[in-house]
Amino acid sequence: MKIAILNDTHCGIRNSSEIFLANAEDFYSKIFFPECDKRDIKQILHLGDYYDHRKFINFKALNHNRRVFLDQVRKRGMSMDIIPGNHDTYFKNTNELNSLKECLGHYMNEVHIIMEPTVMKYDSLKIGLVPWICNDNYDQCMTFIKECQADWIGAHLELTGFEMMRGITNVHGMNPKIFKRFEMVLSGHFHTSSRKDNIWYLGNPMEFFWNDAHDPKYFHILDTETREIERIRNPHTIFEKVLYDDEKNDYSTFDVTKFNKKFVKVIVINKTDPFTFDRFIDNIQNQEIYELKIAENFNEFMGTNVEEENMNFEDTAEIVDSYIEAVDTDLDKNKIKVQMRELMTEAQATEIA
Ligand SMILES: [Mn+2]
Repeated sequence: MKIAILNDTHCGIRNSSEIFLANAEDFYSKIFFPECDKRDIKQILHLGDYYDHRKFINFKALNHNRRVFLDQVRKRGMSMDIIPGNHDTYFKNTNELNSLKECLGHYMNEVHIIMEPTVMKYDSLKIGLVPWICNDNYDQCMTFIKECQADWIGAHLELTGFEMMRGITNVHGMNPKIFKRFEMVLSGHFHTSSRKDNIWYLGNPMEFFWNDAHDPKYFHILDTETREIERIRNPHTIFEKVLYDDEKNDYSTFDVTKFNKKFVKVIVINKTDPFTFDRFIDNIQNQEIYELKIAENFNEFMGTNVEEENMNFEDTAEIVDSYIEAVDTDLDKNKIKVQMRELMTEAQATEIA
């Protein structure tokens, strides 16, 4: 059989902004369901973070998700096995109270919520599904990981040594070695896809934040007979970065229509002719863009103890990282960087009404 694998779909992300609802609809209606139809796929496996916000959901997002996803699952006679991710649970120490149980209740025939570590048999392939690991279920999950009779694992893991977002490696979390007896481990949680040994972070299937820009997004189809996984690219993107350098490029012929319905960031490398630059920016603004950010050189704002040669001005996160690098402290700089990223991600989430 073939199984469509989803993870980190974060229904209601960015304050349930229309832009992100529409982007999710593009993915489900133009990519996900057509590919499932083509292959006559009836089973979905969701590896957590179905909803975005741990504590509440907006009715518009709920209604939208029912229309573009759940009703589509029902209409096709499909069913979905799902584990809670960290964004699906109200409390940090237990998964007991969670949005999946509260919100997916009307789809009892279609949606099977897996609250305890469980071995699922998909034809000849046994996949051990592990919900988000928290204090409450820690011992149970560890015993399961040690003893379960499964070939593969499907989970929502925070493992050390894997990229949380492109270029930023997680330094906390579990040691991936505890999974070494499994042929393959598929995980949600980190939104950039990466693979090392038997561990495969699948990455989110759509773009949510600037750190998703130009990072290809996929959903996955598992063939339980061949045990192969096919990646299906989601071509619908909403973030576009452009490096502006008028010494290298001719902007009079630049096709700005690709910025239509996008968040656009222009990173200025070289601006020798201000007129060309202004015309380029005007042309972008004449498109139906969601937002335009221009990042120029901020030399004058540099602290005196910061080494300017090593600075990278591409985005705020990198500027903050550079500062942290330059600060004289015995504290763990990677830990500070990760916390700053978390704070910025949180702040970004409240940016769009
Ligand atoms: Mn997630």
